Amino acid sequence: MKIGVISDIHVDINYKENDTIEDALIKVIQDMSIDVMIIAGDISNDYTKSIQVIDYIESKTGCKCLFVPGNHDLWNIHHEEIAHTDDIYNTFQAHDSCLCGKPYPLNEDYVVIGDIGWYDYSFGSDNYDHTVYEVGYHQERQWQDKNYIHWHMSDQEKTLELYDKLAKQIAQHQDKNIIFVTHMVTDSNFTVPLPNDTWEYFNAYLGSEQYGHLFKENVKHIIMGHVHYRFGLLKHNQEYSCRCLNYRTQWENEHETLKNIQDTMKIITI
Ligand SMILES: [Mn+2]
Repeated sequence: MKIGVISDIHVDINYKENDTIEDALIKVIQDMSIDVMIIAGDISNDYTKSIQVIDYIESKTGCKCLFVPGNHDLWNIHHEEIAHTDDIYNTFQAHDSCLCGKPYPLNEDYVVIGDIGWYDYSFGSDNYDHTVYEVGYHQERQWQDKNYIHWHMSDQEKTLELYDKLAKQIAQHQDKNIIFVTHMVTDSNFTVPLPNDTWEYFNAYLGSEQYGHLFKENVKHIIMGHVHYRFGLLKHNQEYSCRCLNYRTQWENEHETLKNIQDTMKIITI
C-alpha cells in the first residue's frame, strides 16, 4: 500500500487559473498510484473550501484523502459570524476523512491517528514569559491566530486537551503500528533554528514538546506541517516528516506546480 503525505497546500493563497494545486495534486496521486493520501493541515483559509477540496480529490481519484485541519483551516476570516472555533473544528471532525477523534485502520497492522495539535509556547524562547506570548505581537508582526481563532480556553489548555484525546487513541492501539499526524510541530528539531530575533519569539506558536511523550515504540511515523519545511529525520527508529508544499512565492519557480508537489510528497509504503 502506497501512502502519500503532504501538508500546507494553501489552495486559496496558491490559486492560479488553469493551474490549481488541487488539480496538480490529483495528477500526482494518479501518476504515482497512491492508495491513501494524508494531508497534515492548512488546506485553505476557509473551512468550506477545505472540505470541498478533500471531497473533490476523493471523487476524482477514488483515493481516500485523510486529513487533519491546520490553524488556517480553522480561521474565521471568511466567517465572522462563527464566534467559536469549536464550531468549525466539529464540522471538520464530522467529515468521514477527518482523523480528529477517528483512528483510521489501513490494514491489520497499521492505523493512522491524528489531530491538529496545538501550541503551548514551549518552543518559544525563555526570554519572554507566557503573558507576552498570549499577545502574539512581536517586531510589528501579529500572529494571526490571535485574530481568527477563538477556542474559549487558553492555548495551554487546548494543547493539553488534544494531548489527552490523542493519548487515549494511542493507548487503544498498543498492538498496532501507528502513523501519527498533527499539523503542529511535535519535535524541537523542526522549529526555526536560533539565533533568530523573529523566531525566538514566534517558535512559541509552532507546537508543543509535550506531544513527544506520546511516541511509544509502536509509533513508526510522525507527520507534521505548519512550519513550511520539507525534511525528515530518523530518531530512535521513528521517522519524523514535515512535508509542506508552502506558498508559490516560496518556491524556486512559482510556475512549477507539478514539480513542487512531486518534490514535496513523501511516500510511505506499508
Ligand atoms: Mn499552519
